[in-house]
Amino acid sequence: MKTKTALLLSIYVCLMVLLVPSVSASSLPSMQGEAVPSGTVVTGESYSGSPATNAIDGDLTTYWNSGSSSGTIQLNFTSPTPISGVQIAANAFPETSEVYTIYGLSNDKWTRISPPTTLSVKWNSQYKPTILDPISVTPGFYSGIKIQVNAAGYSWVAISEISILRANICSGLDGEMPPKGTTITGTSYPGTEAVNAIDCNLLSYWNSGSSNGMLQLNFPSATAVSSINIAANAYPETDVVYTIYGLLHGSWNQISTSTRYFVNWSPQYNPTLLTPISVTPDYYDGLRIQVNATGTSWAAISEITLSSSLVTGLPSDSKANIIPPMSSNNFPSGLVESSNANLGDGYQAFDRQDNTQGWTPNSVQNQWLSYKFASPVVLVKYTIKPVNHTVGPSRAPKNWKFEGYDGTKWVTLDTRTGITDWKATVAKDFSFVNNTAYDKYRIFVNDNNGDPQYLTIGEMEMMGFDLNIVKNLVATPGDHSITLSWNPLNTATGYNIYQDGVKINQSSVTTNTYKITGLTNSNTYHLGVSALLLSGESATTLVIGIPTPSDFNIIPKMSSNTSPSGLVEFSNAYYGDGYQAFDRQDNTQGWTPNSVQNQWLSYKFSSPKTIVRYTIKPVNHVVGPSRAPKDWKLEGYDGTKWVTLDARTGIIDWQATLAKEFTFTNSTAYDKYRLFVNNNNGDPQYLTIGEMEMIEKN
Ligand SMILES: [Ca+2]
Ligand SMILES: [Ca+2]
Ligand SMILES: [Ca+2]
Ligand SMILES: [Ca+2]
Repeated sequence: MKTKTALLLSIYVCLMVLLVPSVSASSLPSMQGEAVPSGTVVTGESYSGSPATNAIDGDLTTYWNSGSSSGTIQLNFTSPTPISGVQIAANAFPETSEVYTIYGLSNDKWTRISPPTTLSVKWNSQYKPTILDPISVTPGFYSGIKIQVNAAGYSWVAISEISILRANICSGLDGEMPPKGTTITGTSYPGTEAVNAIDCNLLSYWNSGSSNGMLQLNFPSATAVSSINIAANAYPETDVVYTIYGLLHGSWNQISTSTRYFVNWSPQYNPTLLTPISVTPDYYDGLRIQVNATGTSWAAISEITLSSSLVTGLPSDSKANIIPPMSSNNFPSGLVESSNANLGDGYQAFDRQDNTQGWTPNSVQNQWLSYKFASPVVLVKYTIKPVNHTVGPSRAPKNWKFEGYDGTKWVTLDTRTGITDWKATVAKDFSFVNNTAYDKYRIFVNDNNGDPQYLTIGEMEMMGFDLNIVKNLVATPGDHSITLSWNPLNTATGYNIYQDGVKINQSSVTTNTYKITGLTNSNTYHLGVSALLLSGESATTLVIGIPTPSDFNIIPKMSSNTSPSGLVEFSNAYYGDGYQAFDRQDNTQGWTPNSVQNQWLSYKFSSPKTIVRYTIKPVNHVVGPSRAPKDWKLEGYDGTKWVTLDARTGIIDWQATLAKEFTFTNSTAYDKYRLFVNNNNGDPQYLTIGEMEMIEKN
């Protein structure tokens, strides 16, 4: 098998060298990304004569070949580079499906930044590589990327060219910058204008000129937002309350809780990076950020970025055409418009008929055809098909732009030049990266393929999704399982479930919950749910799930006595704050009160829990065991008094960082539990609890 492949491949290499016309190294018109930064070092095990450097030489006709049906190619950049996606031109003989997984290098650590993505790599008789759909990655600054490829068949892994899609992000702050064209306003102190809050410079800032202020952002088109990242400063340092409002269908509504943060002052103007503020996930036309500082500090924001969990991880090849079969320019829905229609009306490019008719304007140059959806949609792909006639290919477009209308002007989303080799009634696919919803899209054709009289588009499809997406998707962990639940969508006929980008349901899911079993505990899974609509499949809403036995500590990893949730209280803390018994750190610190007798530590959950088990662990120090508790009670608070649930005496033989577990019988849910320690294990100075866990009844 291998020998045969090698032989076929060497024939293929010869054919490529002999037959493929050379392509200019500087331009790769068919790829959307940009070339990798200059100075990039590329490495990867390769077959003789097809080194890794061929994958970044700007030439679609040269390629890297791993020499087997799997391979990894690694790019190291000269400096951290903002990346949101990777587009690959690949070839395979024979054609096969290949799984691509992308890893990113950040802070000297490689992590997976894309789900394993299955793409089909074609064999082309003109020896051209397949330009694959772009693979989205977690937007970030990466010092390098690794692309791991596994071919399903016995084809060798070969990459002709790699291009990268730049992320719209700022160093030091998570999330993406507001979209290009966003306007920002807000009363400001001279020299510290509102625009400073979206200039991608963490040291420049907007200052309202008083302790209260508001910034308003207006987006060029509906923009997906699920949380807001703010870099702020305050002088003097103080508590600041932030409240977010969103503009939806013309009205402003509060979309976050009012959140209080302590904001520092830095003489170098280094801002405080706030924990992201969650908002109701949706597509907003604008945002208002209300800032209320305490005391004499002025309201100031250094930078704002947006995060969205809404539009990522589109499963490839799952998107249907979302334009219905049109029988006139406005029936059954939407509106078809065109520069003009001489021989065939505009809707005939959307009637799903492969006949000799299509949209045909009266000129072969600078003509446009648009479709307006009933509500905004996010398109990521379109197809074009020549009519069923021998002149179809010469009348098909050659150079064009695909555009979205933002309400004021047309925004170019995709540009194609020199597209030839059309065949009658055979569609070509064009994918592009877009996270923005527009209600109107158009193709603006600059030129056709040579027919002197007519430009004709037989059929055109638009793929993407309308905003009928699954909302409030929650992943509840279980033992070797995850249960997904979401809000029912009344426009959906069913749902599809995705695990790491692969559909896992056999038939359409008709309830709004789904249990995935057979998973590995503690592994991270990227899970998604899409809605099946009359117009096709919606975008996939994603969530991360980590299967965990129900038998686990339900106190979150605490970073303060109140964060991320609940409340830690204690009789007192001499050194080592109360939360340090719940911070999941096995260091020398823990909760340490100022006496070895009659001290207590409590944790209050946000809702009542039925605890039946707890663990206690000494700190990571030789004195840990002697400072550990010896006699104690575990109590639950019933709203009036403490109820003893478990009492222990004479518990000795502790070892540093080794937990002891205690089980008791309880069927009452309390929201607050405490450990009341009567005595320690002999250390004359300190009682210390390194870590404590609480486990619920199954
Ligand atoms: Ca190349
Ligand atoms: Ca700034
Ligand atoms: Ca047609
Ligand atoms: Ca600790």
